[in-house]
Amino acid sequence: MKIDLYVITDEVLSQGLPHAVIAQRAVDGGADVIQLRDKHCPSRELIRAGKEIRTITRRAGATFIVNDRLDVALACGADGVHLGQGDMRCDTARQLAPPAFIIGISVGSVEEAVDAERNGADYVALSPIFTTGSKSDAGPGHGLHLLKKIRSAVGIPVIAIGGIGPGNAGRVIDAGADGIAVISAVVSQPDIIAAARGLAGIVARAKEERERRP
Ligand code: TZP
Ligand code: MG
Repeated sequence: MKIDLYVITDEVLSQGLPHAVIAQRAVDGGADVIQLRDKHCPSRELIRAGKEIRTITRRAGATFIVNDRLDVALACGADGVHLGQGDMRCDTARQLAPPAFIIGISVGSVEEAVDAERNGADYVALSPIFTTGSKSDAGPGHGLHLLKKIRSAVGIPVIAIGGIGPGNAGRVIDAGADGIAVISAVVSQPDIIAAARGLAGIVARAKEERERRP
């Protein structure tokens, strides 16, 4: 699963663009993963948006993840679900999910990352790596040092989320991340396709440089 650029939809931060439009533009710009995230949308509407994103991501060869809601993820045929520390436990979700279903877990410490891996997570997301205004309860950024520690503590992919944009994405990859997850750096930009393309390029180049390093 390619996870370089992971774009999270947000109809508020996009100033009203529907989830499916955001998803289409993000994959057109080269996003590898789309996460449908909406804390307020009624289930029925969320599933409707999810089905549209399923079609868009399948056509583009991108991975489709639903935030928080395993039921919605299963109902719209998503590839996986992303769970926070207060959501359904990873091992419980694993028991309910079909084979090869992707489960991602938000973590804020080495202990949570190790625990997520032990409980069957497919990837962890260090959240937030930098302070962000896009999630009111995200708390202060954990920084690159914790990312490095988590990277060496687990074997599964590690992504970073929170406050990432063109100015710091390269440093996040340098520090060992397998990918970056973003909202505002793509979703709030006037040209979503160009913003995604720019970030995807930064991640790809930073990975090439990292691999060339002795
Ligand atoms: N989880 C942790 S930080 C965050 C989420 C959903 C918001 C990320 O948004 P941005 O605009 O990329 O900082
Ligand atoms: Mg959650």
